[in-house]
Amino acid sequence: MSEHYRNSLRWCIGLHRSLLSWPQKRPGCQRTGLRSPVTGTHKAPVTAHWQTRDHERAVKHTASLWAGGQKRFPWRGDFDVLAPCVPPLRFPSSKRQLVASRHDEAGSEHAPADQHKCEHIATVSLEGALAKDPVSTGVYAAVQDPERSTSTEHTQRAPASPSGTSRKRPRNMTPYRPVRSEVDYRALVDDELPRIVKGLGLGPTAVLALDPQHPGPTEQAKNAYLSWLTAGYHGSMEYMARTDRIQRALNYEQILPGVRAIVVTTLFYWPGKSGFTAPADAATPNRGTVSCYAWGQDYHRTLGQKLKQLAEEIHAYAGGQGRYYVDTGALLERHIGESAGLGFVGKNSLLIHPQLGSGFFLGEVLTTLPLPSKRPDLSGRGGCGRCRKCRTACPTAAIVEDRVVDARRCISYLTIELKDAIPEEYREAIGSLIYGCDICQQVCPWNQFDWEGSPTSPLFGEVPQDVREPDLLALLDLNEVSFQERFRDSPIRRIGLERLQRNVLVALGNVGNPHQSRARLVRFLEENESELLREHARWALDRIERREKAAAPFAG
Ligand code: B12
Ligand code: SF4
Ligand code: SF4
Repeated sequence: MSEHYRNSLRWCIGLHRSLLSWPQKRPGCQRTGLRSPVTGTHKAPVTAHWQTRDHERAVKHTASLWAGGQKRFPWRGDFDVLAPCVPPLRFPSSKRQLVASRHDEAGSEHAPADQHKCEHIATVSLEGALAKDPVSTGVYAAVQDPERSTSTEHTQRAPASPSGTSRKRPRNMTPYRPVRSEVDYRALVDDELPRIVKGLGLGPTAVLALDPQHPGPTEQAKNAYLSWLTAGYHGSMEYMARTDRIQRALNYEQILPGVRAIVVTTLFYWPGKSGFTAPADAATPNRGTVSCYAWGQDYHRTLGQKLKQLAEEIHAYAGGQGRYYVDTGALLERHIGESAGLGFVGKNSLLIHPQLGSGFFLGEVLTTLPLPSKRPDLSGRGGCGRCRKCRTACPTAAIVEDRVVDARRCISYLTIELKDAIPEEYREAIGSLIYGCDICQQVCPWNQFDWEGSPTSPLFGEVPQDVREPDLLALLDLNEVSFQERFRDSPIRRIGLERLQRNVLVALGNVGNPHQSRARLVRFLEENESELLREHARWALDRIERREKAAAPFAG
């Protein structure tokens, strides 16, 4: 047995003991007397997440991971070496799934802003067990390097702590106001809310009253969500599998203590069935396709500002406290939208409003006010019936079951969320798509309508061709400065230049005009140092070559 192995086993046994006695100890690594065998500098906190309820096994697994993973995970060095383990991986001695991940900036309102300073933090998260005991908190603190960290800062950020109680008020939370006793909540929901919503230019809006004993999703939704994570469908979006996020998704008290209702609202962007041109192909070469939700300003900002105002107006009127979300929080927004009565979840897993289709963003205001439910009158319409169009049309077969999308196969994930190389098996299927994918919505019968007047987006109006279908070769010419300039307000800015150009290279391989793109790709290869981009450029050249051969099999 190597010295490293013995050290780490000792460390983990100590860690386990400390967990058992954790409630008696003051949460702080100095007090635990434990020290991580990992030394050196780490760029970000790391989470090892087991989908198990068995503490002891998980701690033992941690020990062997830390010891056995020596080659990939040296005691001295940078946590980035964990990158090969980032996608879900099978731990050899166990059937349980391990997701080793870096904390991510996206998706969590708890991600510490200064996370790069948080050295030597790791968590062992035991799904299901956490609500009952402070294991996560304990480990979180225990593995901090005692020489470097302060106890309180990190333990305050521990996943198990409910938001808003011990910390500074989060940005998306309204200040607490005393509740006005004379408020008529029915009138607020029936008269005041529609007035505010209309003023803000928001779409259909509903109110979901929560059960104060169980402010969370239904059992069915909860199970669907946990199975989705267990299957690893979240891919490299590790923040989704973080225990603190799961806890918040399953118990809204963790997001806003005292929460009693959710106001769910919509913002429509769908340009209508005539708002699209056919995806670029060999006949319209060198043009990429951008999903219509990204044809204008980033919705996190647009809808975020409207939600802020909505939350402020409601609580200025009645008192109490609210917290708003669009997209980035832990909430299962579609499930909440469906429960609130805004529509039904289709086989493509999107929330569909029976009159207005699925082309909208969802936003929520959680409130401590005991608002009564208010469901829009949709006359009981909705449902997919025997239709399967989305499932048949999906180029990567990402809709693996009705209402279940394997994100790892979804083009939206591959072009937006995935940071590494796009797996080769999906590259051809991606076609000209360079940011997101609308296909399972374009084919849906519920989206086959045009807005009154012209086929324009109700949110973005008339959209220039270069925004909808940008010239791919021009995108290859961008540098950091011109990228920032061009996509300053767009959600595309989020993925950065390298990821965008990676997508552009795949699209060029699929739809680029051979004569125009070949020389540019060769030059790109000569000039570019990023191995990620160079590999995609080589693939694009090869694909162009194969396309040409297929088009003229007897030439040359
Ligand atoms: C992660 C994520 C993705 C991932 C994974 C998508 C997925 N289908 O899970 C990727 C990157 C692939 C993605 C793509 C897109 N996304 Co997205 N995404 C999210 C995010 C952040 C979380 C979704 C999530 O938790 N998924 C996990 C699954 C398990 O949860 P869920 O599907 O939401 O919840 C379901 C279960 O509870 C289930 N359920 C309940 N009971 C039962 C019972 C049974 C038997 C079953 C099987 C299921 C089931 O139904 C719920 C609804 O589907 C949400 C925002 C949010 N916080 O909710 C936006 C969100 C879902 N995305 C949105 C959009 C617009 C898109 C895209 C259209 C963008 C684009 N054009 O490229 C595509 C659509 C792809 C698709 N067909 O889903 C919108 C959807 C709006 C709407 N009308 O539904 C959201 C709500 C963002 C927003 N605030 O507007 N997205
Ligand atoms: S967004 Fe595209 S890739 Fe994803 S499920 Fe829909 S059709 Fe498939
Ligand atoms: S395309 Fe058909 S099956 Fe898919 S969501 Fe729309 S109605 Fe349902």
